[in-house]
Amino acid sequence: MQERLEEIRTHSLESIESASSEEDLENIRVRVLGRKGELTTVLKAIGKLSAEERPKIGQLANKLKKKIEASINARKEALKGVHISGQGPTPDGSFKATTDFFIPGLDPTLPGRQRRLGRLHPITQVMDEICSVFERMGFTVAHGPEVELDFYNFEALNIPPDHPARDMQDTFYIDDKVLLRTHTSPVQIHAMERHRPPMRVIAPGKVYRCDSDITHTPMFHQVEGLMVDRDVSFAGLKGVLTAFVQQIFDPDTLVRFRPSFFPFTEPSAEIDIQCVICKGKGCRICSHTGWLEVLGAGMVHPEVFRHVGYDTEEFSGFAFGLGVERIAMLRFGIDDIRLFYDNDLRFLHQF
Ligand code: 2NL
Repeated sequence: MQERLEEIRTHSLESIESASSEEDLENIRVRVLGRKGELTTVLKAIGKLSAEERPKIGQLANKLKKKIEASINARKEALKGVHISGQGPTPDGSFKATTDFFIPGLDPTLPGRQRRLGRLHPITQVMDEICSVFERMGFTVAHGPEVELDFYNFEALNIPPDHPARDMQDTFYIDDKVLLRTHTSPVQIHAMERHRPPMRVIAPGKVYRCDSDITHTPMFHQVEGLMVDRDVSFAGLKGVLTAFVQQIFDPDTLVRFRPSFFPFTEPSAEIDIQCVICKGKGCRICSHTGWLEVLGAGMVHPEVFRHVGYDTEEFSGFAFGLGVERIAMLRFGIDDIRLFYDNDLRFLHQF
């Protein structure tokens, strides 16, 4: 009979603990403690035991009955809510006051909600990585304002007043002299005004253009670089950009320099890499050319040096610029730039 009591104890307490409603608890009570309940049946049979066994089993059975009743009541309370008492923080930050409060509907046995850790935005990650490649080659990161004067954004860069980039259509003007920078070149103009060569600077940051479709957002990120010294050559530019591309993409990525034009460099080039998707065979991403444009660059135009008072006989320099979103899209195989700015955590958490 003692074994039977042990059995009743184990399964009753287990089912009370896992009961999820008052109705469950009532069913358990009837099954165990009801008129024909499991424990009631044992209690009724005690009379038939020997005088020697009767008090021992009787005591055990009564104790179990009290225990089960108490467990049912405790579980009923827990399902309603919970009393919390203990030491709480006082307004001055010390832990003195004793609190005792009831929180309805709170089940403290439930596991806590998992907090998802935040992370850097994929564009920030790629921009940081680009900067660290150039920092390892001796460049120093420089920052500047996103609201700029026309002089720093256009005039000092030899962009003439009638250039299409200056159009209201392409540039966000604040008034006729103040605008949102359309590239990070003004940061380098400021750097040249403040420092004499030799210099190597890298300028990452947000830039703004009136443009919006699957490959353009009105705000995007750029990294520009500038190196000025005696005897800085186009060969040096090719070396730096090839090293850069091979650290950001595959180490054996092929690089190609095509002649191009920018008002602020002469000569100018656009730099392509072998398509990262098809490895040069031709696909939708590279428009079946086998090549992807990733950078613009060139030798700094003497007119730019004149605006910052550098001696064009003594010094030469190269400069380059790239769009961070484009690099990130190629690196991660993303075909719509707007995904970066929808703030959908299901997308952002993949990086
Ligand atoms: C591109 C092209 C380029 C530069 C940016 C630069 C800056 C100074 C002087 C001369 Cl201060 N040049 N920057 C030069 C060539 C190209 O960017 O395709 N960007 C996304």
